[in-house]
Amino acid sequence: MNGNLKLALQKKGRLTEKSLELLRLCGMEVENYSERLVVSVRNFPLDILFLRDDDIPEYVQDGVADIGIVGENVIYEKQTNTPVLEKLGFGRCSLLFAYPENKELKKLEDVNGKTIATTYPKILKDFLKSNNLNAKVIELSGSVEIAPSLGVADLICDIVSTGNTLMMNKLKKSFKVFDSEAVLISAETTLKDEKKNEYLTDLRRRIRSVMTAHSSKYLMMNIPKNSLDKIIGIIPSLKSPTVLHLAEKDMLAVHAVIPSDKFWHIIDDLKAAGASGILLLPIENLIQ
Ligand code: PRT
Ligand code: ZN
Repeated sequence: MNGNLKLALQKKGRLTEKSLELLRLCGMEVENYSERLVVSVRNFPLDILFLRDDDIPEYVQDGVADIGIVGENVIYEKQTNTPVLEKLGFGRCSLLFAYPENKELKKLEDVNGKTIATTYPKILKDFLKSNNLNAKVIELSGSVEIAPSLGVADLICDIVSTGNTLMMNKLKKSFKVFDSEAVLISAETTLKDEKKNEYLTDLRRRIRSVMTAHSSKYLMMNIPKNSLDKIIGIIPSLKSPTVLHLAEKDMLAVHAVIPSDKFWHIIDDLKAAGASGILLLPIENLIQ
């Protein structure tokens, strides 16, 4: 026991690379992990444990790891007492019903009396119960999408991201059970340990700064002096824009941090107001 914060990450799968990238953006120098079970971070009191994603909620709940990164779908299925501290914005997917293309599922009540195959029996049973529905749930450990064509189930309840798997198996998307993304979870005990909680607070502050930075961009442009008010009115800036003088008189440079998704909505207005040399740059960290 070295007193370091222990973080459980998925060993090999959809969340692994994104989780490590997030840590790197938080300034953590993660040793080359390849096939090791535990690696240390060189410049932060953090050890990373690589595990199957299904095991992460229980390991965190039992204190084997102090915190973990895992999909919400997994924690809700495991029903562990592991509070969600931060939503991380990657690993997005939805758990939803899907049924064969040649069948109909017009309203949710149509699942009554049907057989549904899933790898998420707890979430599905809770959903059926809270919607007063009565269907037979068949638990499979994988390849749920082939259950209808094998005649094992009438429909499925599975994780979908692009929808390609459904399409390839001639299944149609239907009602959604819930949306999921990767989250940071902790054990109750971690929050009560003074030293670990201090490290965790630092880590969470860094994560939030990376997340805000990712949803923001740095906008730079040159504008005619007389259109400054108009330009400021167009920019959906987080703070008041920076205005700089240029060698060319009657021109100014304007810099601002804007939400990434707003850029394409304002570009035409900026140009119409005389902006030129417009640059949009990524931001690595943003402390607010
Ligand atoms: O080995 P280990 O148990 O650790 O990994 P795993 O195979 O159980 O999980 P993995 O790596 O597939 O997924 C890890 C987490 O990523 C999941 O728990 C989800 O939170 C999240 N995630 C995001 C997904 C998907 N997108 C996803 N598309 N998890 C699974 N899928 C599967 C889905 O089950 C279906 O088979 O991908 C298929 C559908 O994908 P589309 O793109 O064709 O719709
Ligand atoms: Zn798994």
